[in-house]
Amino acid sequence: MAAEQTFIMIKPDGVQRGLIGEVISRFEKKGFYLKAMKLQNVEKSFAEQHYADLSSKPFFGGLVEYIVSGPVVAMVWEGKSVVATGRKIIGATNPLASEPGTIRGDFAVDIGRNVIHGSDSVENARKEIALWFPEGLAEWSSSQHCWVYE
Ligand code: DAT
Ligand code: MG
Repeated sequence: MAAEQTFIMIKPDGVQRGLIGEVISRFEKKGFYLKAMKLQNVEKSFAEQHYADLSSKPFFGGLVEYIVSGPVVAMVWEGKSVVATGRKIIGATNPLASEPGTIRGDFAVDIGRNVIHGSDSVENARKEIALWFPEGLAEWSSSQHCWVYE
């Protein structure tokens, strides 16, 4: 069975605030593997597609404006239970409810500036990875794998 993968995006506020290294470091040190990464500005229509499930929400317009307001860092991370564990590393959607020690708990205040996105299910991760990385992922395996995984 292929290893689990998740889609992680550092939002424009995270990029502007110099949190790229901090976010990467937390996933890397945990024992997950970076399989793809790019810094890019996104078109409005692309942001709308990424958040299509939320299109009926009153905050949808503001959310899309925020995502297109500057470059984002799109990534794919791989590892055991990386979808659910990635959500734990990120913390609750509203940063005021995120536990200290999580990315949002440590670095964010407002829900509309919550620094980072992470897929919420394996199925949505698959869809988001296909949307953001149609070119495919890097093929590699870490020489430290046996020191992290039994
Ligand atoms: P998450 O990003 O934790 O998966 P989500 O998918 O429910 O949360 O919503 C996507 C983003 O939309 C979220 O990171 C911030 C914004 N958002 C969610 N609920 C909101 C609300 N009630 N008011 C304003 N923005 C909201
Ligand atoms: Mg979500």
